Amino acid sequence: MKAHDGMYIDGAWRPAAGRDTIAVVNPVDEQVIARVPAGTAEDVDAAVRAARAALPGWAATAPAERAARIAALRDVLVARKDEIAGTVTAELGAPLPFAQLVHAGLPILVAGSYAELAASYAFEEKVGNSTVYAEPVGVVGAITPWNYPLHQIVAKVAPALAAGCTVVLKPAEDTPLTAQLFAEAVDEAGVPAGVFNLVTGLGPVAGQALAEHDGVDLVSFTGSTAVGRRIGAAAGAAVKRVALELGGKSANVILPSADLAKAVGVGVANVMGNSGQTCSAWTRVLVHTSRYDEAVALAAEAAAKYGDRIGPLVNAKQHARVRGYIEKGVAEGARLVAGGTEAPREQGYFVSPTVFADVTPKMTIAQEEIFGPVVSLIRYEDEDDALRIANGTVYGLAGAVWAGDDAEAVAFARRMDTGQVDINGGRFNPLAPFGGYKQSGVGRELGSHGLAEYLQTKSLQF
Ligand code: TXE
Repeated sequence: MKAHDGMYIDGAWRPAAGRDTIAVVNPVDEQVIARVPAGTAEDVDAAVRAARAALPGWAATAPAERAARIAALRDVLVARKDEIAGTVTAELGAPLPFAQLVHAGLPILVAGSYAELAASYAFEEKVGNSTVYAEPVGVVGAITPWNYPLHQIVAKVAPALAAGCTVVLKPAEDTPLTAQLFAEAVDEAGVPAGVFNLVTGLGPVAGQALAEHDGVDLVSFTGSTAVGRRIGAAAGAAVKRVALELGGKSANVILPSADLAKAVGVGVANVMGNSGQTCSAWTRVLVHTSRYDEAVALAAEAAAKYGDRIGPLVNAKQHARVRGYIEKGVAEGARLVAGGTEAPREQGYFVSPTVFADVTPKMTIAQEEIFGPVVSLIRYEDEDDALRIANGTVYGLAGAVWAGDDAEAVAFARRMDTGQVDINGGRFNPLAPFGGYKQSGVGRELGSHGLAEYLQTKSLQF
């Protein structure tokens, strides 16, 4: 596939400081499809300097003009939608229809929402005898994962640009081609030089250099809790702003009054989409003991229906990790009712849609993020028991509640220690804040809450 052999810095593609490259592998056939430069601290430094130099001009640009650039960026994403979907399919392995609908579709919605918010946000507000200004935090270091390659980028870059910040992006090493395509789109949209910069590279090299760079005012990170903890600690030591979107172990709570078939069917689909590589996936299904056996049968049937339509996992490491969790589930006494660790295919990092029954809350597969197409069904005795189980992990990112009516589901959802809950199915809302309670993270993405992450306030008293 086409790839740039340099970094996008200060409005142009520039040669990388070093000669090392990263191979981009198609997870379906394990073939190398491209190589991109492996950035060093020197590349990161050049990008941060460009972002610093561009900051005063962009911060002073009228919100309406910033909105116009983001709207233009959205339009480029729309025009290049098929190319985006094809690129995500090639480097992530996502089936094309899913790539078109979600991987390309979602970022377009999010970019559109920030074009509107940049124009309508109250950057200046009267509070009694004061005027409060919302000003950009400064230079943003954005570090993104591979699971939703473009969405994760847009969910950081669009609000940062709307706020008047400038950005250096270090995308995941598995999916740099989508990031390069995004840089082309930013360029085409007429965003001024230096406002957005891209450095591809390895996490512990380029990522760490960016997170620890003195010229970065805010680090926005999405990825594993282990790396997030380190980035948060370093930011704390440097007294620097940080936003962390980390792992999840979300509960899909099916109350006795719910439409069981719908709740289980939608719940299984929620996990299998993107092959389970979704931080907000409802990986624990909580079912009342009276309907548990029925739910197990429905889940096994729903998973079997997926069959070959599911894409592979992103790389060999994730493949081994997910298979390891499935083996652990069996070893700890959970019962496989669909999928499992059959012999790996000759090619590709595939794992079949997998359902475990007889999962108890303390099992490893009920506590740790698996990040694969694995659903665990847990039984509960009454609502308090369901709540204890739902809240009984270190995570709190998302979840779902199903009941006969919305009010009953809402009452339960309000008691959950989690940042986002879908009521009786829910529908994606690009304006709703997304982010974690507990160890799922710090800060919010999307909507005006996501924009506020990139702002700091100054008040003048009269
Ligand atoms: O994540 P990493 P990995 C979870 C999921 C998955 C696990 C491991 O459970 O199985 O994490 O995935 C950069 N300094 N999530 O290993 O390493 C890295 O280059 C600075 C949840 O892929 O955290 C990439 O750009 N940056 C999740 C980004 O961090 C560093 C999405 C994420 O990679 C770095 C992905 C360092 N020292 C995985 N080390 C979600 N919340 O959606 C790595 N990186």
